[in-house]
Amino acid sequence: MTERTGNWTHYRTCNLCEAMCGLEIAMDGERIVAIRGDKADPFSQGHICPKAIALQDIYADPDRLKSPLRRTAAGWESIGWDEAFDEVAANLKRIQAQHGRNAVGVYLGNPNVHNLGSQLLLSTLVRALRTTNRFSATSVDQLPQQFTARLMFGHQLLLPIPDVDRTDYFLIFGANPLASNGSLMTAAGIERRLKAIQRRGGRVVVVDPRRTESAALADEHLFIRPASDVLLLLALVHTILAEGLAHPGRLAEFTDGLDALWELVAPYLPEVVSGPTGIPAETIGHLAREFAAAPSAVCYGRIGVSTQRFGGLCHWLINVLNIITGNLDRPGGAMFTTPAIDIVDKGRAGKMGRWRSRARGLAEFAGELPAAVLAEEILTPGEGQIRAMVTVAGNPVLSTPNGRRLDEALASLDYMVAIDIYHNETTRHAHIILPPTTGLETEHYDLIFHVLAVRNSAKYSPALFEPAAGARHDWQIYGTLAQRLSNGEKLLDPAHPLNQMTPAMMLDFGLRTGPYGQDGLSLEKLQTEPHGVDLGPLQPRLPERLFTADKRIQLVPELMAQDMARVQQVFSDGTQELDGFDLTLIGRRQLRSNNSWMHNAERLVRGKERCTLLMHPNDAAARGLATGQTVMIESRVGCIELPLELTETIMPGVVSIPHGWGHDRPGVQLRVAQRHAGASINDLTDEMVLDDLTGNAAFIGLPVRVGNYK
Ligand SMILES: Nc1nc2c(c(=O)[nH]1)N[C@H]1C(S)=C(S)[C@@H](COP(=O)(O)OP(=O)(O)OC[C@H]3O[C@@H](n4cnc5c(=O)[nH]c(N)nc54)[C@H](O)[C@@H]3O)O[C@H]1N2
Ligand SMILES: Nc1nc2c(c(=O)[nH]1)N[C@H]1C(S)=C(S)[C@@H](COP(=O)(O)OP(=O)(O)OC[C@H]3O[C@@H](n4cnc5c(=O)[nH]c(N)nc54)[C@H](O)[C@@H]3O)O[C@H]1N2
Ligand code: SF4
Ligand SMILES: [Mo]
Repeated sequence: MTERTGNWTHYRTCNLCEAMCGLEIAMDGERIVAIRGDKADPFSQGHICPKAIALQDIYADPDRLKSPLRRTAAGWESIGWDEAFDEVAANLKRIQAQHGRNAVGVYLGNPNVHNLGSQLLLSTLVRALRTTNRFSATSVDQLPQQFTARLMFGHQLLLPIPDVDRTDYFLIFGANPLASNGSLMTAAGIERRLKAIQRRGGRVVVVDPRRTESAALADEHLFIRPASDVLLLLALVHTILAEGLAHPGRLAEFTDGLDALWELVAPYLPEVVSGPTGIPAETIGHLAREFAAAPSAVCYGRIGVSTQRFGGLCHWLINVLNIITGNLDRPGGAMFTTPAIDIVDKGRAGKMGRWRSRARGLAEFAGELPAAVLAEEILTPGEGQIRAMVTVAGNPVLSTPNGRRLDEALASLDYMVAIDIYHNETTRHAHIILPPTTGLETEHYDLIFHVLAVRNSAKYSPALFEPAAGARHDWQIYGTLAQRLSNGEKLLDPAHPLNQMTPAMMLDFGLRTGPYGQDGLSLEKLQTEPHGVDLGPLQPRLPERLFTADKRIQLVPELMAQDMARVQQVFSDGTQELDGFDLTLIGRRQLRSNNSWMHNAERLVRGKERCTLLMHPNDAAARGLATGQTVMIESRVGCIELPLELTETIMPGVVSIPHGWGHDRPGVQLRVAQRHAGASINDLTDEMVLDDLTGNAAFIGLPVRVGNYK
């Protein structure tokens, strides 16, 4: 790029969350003057949130790493790329030669799905590591949704997306799109879209233990006891079947298992689940009837139902509700996208159970083990023990259950390398940190989020800034490291034509060979459309789109039916209270926060302290606690301190802490975040409590006690 002068405008998509907001960045020469929503972006229509403005802070952040760092006895030192690659490869090879290939583990974090280079080329590095000890943020997030999609529709990425723009009835379980901006539902400007449902006479209903921003906007909000959603969903399906309200329509032609359903849900009358869910039986009956009667309706669930003990069953029942009411694959229901680059078709359907974790024996899914076993795989001695780690864009110390134990585990490793832009709670344990370019320095195309969006669309964003001299893109880091690890094997030969393809070349190929390629969609075409192109509303895709061998939906997969025994067992056990842990902990997301890594932007953390414990005033009164005071929160695994914030928007008996905080650990080099450290909810969460069906972490519903800080 040549030096640019005068006023000009750069258009791109924000890559921070899943919403795909178009940005209009006003420039003066090489300086950013303002970041605004791009009104001409047909998908986002001008919406942005405060995080987009902070993209410039990340770009300019003096704490952001720009060159490889090596940890020495005397502190961290900057080193050259070649030296760094040599040292990393030599150490990983040494450990694998001594202890076997599984002695190296790898953890992939969330920003990888927001990054084109990672989406296209991170697998090269993962393959070159040749380890079965692979972990990612998937198993602390949406694994139950992928697992369910695999069993019911034949492919882990064939996720039904709520057709919010056409629905008459939107039933939301455990999601707060007004704070999160939508997830597995890419829908920039979700508030406008929800209000539009109401304006056209439809209804929005939210099920959540807290009256969130989204619940406040809804027509109806049902408080539910944490982690009891599976019961409510069972009772909804029960009522619809019992009252003869099921009308799957054309879906019946290619759905197996409609007859097997009744037997499973028969015991779950609204009266039976009313106690444990805290929702009156009449309300459940009325909700079921309303949902079944709506001209179109869609049930959708996210983190609040994914990260609990019955995450798999909850997402299964959500799909079941949509299917038996005929709302799958029809406008206004839950639909499948037609992405311009079809990574579903090209991607892996999702095998499972090919290997198990060494210590606890948990099964892999799609090549990955549950993140909840990572610490024990490092700490348990013996054959197959993890002795070295590679982390890529992940901060598992703050984001996985019992993060303190993982913190200790990482400190005990023989070797660790982190590909990351910050020196944080996780990467401080690395021997070498390799920092890639990020955000405004990268070109962008949302390979994943176009697959999850409420309208079909495509948009390419060029890089705004040239990388600093000597900086590397992450895909370049993966390529070089893979080559050094590969001992010159064919596929990784740098002269091999496949290995000379840049992300842009791959993108162009994907667009030309995708469903709109014949109509002329290509990278060149997208380069002439800086606001992106609209490819229309979602279309019915079934049964052709199914990836099951017989092209039929499995309404009652065997594994789901088996897991129902666990529901019976858990809820007949009755009391949740143990050892005086008399409150139930849930999480929350905040608009100005993005998991663990954006607290170093002053504009996002200034003002009132946000890492607080929310509690109902009655619970505080019973414990003699007052708003603003520091309290101690204890669970089976740990104890943290936080300021107390009282609110009637949370159910009595329930307390809430946002995740991603706790920046006061020694060695962290995030100057702003350290001044707003907060404490980590995952110092309390329990790595032994999982959704046993899928292996996903069950953060929600943790028994805790809260007392005066002494
Ligand atoms: N208790 C509780 N825990 C949770 C959740 C919860 O709701 N409650 N939510 C879970 C969910 S949904 C998720 S997705 C996980 C997230 O878990 P993680 O992915 O492990 O954590 P992040 O906070 O996203 O950390 C991202 C890391 O990537 C780095 N990074 C940022 N941009 C780039 C880049 O461009 N390149 C590279 N190489 N690195 C980059 C950051 O510095 C940071 O170290 O947390 C989970 N943990
Ligand atoms: N601002 C911001 N946006 C983000 C992120 C962020 O950290 N900050 N993270 C991004 C990521 S990685 C993800 S995965 C998405 C997640 O997107 P969402 O799932 O929309 O995120 P949350 O706000 O965590 O919503 C979960 C809701 O579940 C509720 N809940 C808790 N327990 C239960 C329960 O037992 N039952 C029910 N029914 N509800 C319950 C919580 O009160 C909360 O309102 O957000 C993404 N967007
Ligand atoms: S909602 Fe998400 S995509 Fe949109 S501006 Fe905010 S962080 Fe970026
Ligand atoms: Mo996530």
